[in-house]
Parts: sequence; structure tokens; C-alpha cells
Amino acid sequence: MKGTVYKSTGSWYTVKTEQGVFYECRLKGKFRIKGIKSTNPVAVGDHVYFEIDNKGDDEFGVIYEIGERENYIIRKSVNLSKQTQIIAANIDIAFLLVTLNNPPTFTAFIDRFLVASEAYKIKAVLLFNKVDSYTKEELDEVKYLAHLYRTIGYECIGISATTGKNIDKVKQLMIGKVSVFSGHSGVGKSTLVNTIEPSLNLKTKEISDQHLQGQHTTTFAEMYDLSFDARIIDTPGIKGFGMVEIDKEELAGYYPEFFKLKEHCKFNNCLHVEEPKCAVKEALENDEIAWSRYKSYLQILEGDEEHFRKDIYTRE
Ligand SMILES: Nc1nc2c(ncn2[C@@H]2O[C@H](COP(=O)(O)OP(=O)(O)OP(=O)(O)O)[C@@H](O)[C@H]2O)c(=O)[nH]1
Ligand SMILES: [Mg+2]
Ligand SMILES: [Zn+2]
Repeated sequence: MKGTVYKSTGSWYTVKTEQGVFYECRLKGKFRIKGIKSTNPVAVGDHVYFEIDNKGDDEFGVIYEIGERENYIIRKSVNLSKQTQIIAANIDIAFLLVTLNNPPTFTAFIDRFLVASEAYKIKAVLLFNKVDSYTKEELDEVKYLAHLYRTIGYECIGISATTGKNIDKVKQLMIGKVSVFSGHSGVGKSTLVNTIEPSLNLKTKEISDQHLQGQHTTTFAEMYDLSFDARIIDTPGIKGFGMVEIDKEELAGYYPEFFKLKEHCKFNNCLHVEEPKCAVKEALENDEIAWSRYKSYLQILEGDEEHFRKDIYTRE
């Protein structure tokens, strides 16, 4: 039988068949996929093949094969340095929810997300959530950021998951697609799913729980069918993206505004760091490229896995 993984708890997988029937499945024996070192070989969104095991009392499925992945997003496992965790697979659009505070989302984190989506060829959209809660100054900051990323070519929408502002625009983008909502814990991913589809009634953080720092309300990624021909994957909050599997020479190719200038650099293998007559650094000096973007580029290039979470998008 063939199906799509809707939920993964690590040992059990909920799989929906093309006929619309859900099965609880396990993985067959030692299951390995070549080329991927991952703590979870099968992820939400994967297309899998399974057979029914009814030897015991309970009937369950056994996954014996996984279909080729169109794409996937991964993060580095926090404690296992070389291990990666696949957050979701076969995605059409990755939405990143961004909040200025409560919790803060820094541009270095946004940039890592965008680099990952470029590398995996997934359309990325930035959703600046909680606009209902901002002061005039904070709204100006949102406008500045939205302008910055729009200029590079990314779609940006200011939304409020609680008041419903601009949610119709988000829904429009989701039609006929598999989307994933990602972002730090507390940015409002599950709240947004509920606003889009109130009948799902997902667990979100209660106001009274908000002092519980570092607590994730959503603990497993899960896919949901929506009533308007769309599917959404709600994911647990992520702290950061590890830039695994990206070569130094490739990185600038994932910064679209750098990539456009590359042909004007003196050296065709220019990394835009120390090289003379570099078009990217000239653009930077002329304020045609944002310093925050260049800084995050250098951090990823240098393999700085620690500082990007704290960094702010100032020039200093
Ligand atoms: N003011 C305001 N608060 C919001 C908005 N969206 C979400 N919140 C609040 O933010 C808190 C966190 O929301 P959740 O939906 O649980 O966040 P999450 O991203 O799913 O968090 P994790 O599951 O931990 O990753 C809740 O108290 C929400 O009510 C919004 O648009 N405006
Ligand atoms: Mg959640
Ligand atoms: Zn250069």
C-alpha cells in the first residue's frame, strides 16, 4: 500500500493512504536511507510503501520503502553534532513566522531559513505575525524588514493570527499545496493553523503559560488536511538551522542579491570576503546590500553555529 506520512512520533508513524484511510505504522527492522544521516529516517510529508501486519492482536502497518523526496528541510540535532533531523519532506511552500519580540526573531535566523529554502528549492514566504501587538516604532521595523526581504525577491505579509488580519492572503497562497509553518517557539504557528481552520483546535500556548521559557507547545510535526484543498504541516518551534550540506563555494548562490552581482567580481571564484574588486563588497559599501545579510553570510561561511541567535541586524 502507498501513503503519505501525516505524523511521526519517532517510533510510530501515522500514514494516510490514497483512499483516505489512516494507518498506524512502524518501520521495518533496520531501516536506512543511503546518503542521509538522520535521527528520523522517515518524516512527515514522506511518501511511503507499507504492508499490513496482523500477526498479533492489533493490526498495524510496516513501512518497507520510502519514495524519493522532492525536497526536505532539516535541522541539526542539538546534542548529536553530526546527526540531522528532518523536519518535513515534499513541501511546496515554507512559511517562516517572524515576531520582533515575544519571542525575538533575528535576521541571522531569517537568513539561515532562506538559505535552507534556496538550497532545497522550496518557495519561502515570510509572515510577520502579531502585528496587532506592535507599537508605531515596532511596526516601522516590520516595514523595514519586509521591504528589505521584498527587494531581494521574497514575498512578505504582515499578519495577525489572533485578529485574522491578512489571513486570506496566506490562504490564497496555500491552495492546492503542502505548506509548512516554521519559526521559533511561541511565534504563533499553531494559532495560525487554528485561525485558518478553527475546527482543528490545536493546542496553543495559554497566556498563563507564557513565562515558561523554552517550553514547546507543539512537540511533534503533524500534517493536516484543510477544507479548502490545502495541507499544512505544523511543526515544533526551532532554535536554529544548522547549515549542513552546504559548501562554502555554493553559499553566495543562495543569497539571490549576491548571486546577481557575482559576474561583476574580478575573480569568478570570489567568496566576497578578502578578494579585491569584489562587486558584492562594493554594493555593500554603497548600501545596496544590507549589512545584516552580509553579516549572516560571513557567519555561515565561518561555520559560526553559536552567535546567530543573539545577533541583531545593526551594522555594529
Ligand atoms: N497578540 C498576538 N498574539 C498571538 C498572535 N498569534 C499567536 N499569539 C500568541 O502567541 C502565543 C504562542 O502561540 P502558539 O500558536 O502556541 O505558538 P507556536 O509557534 O505554535 O509555539 P510552539 O508550538 O511552542 O512552537 C499564544 O499565547 C498566542 O495566543 C497574534 O497574531 N497576536
Ligand atoms: Mg505550536
Ligand atoms: Zn565578490
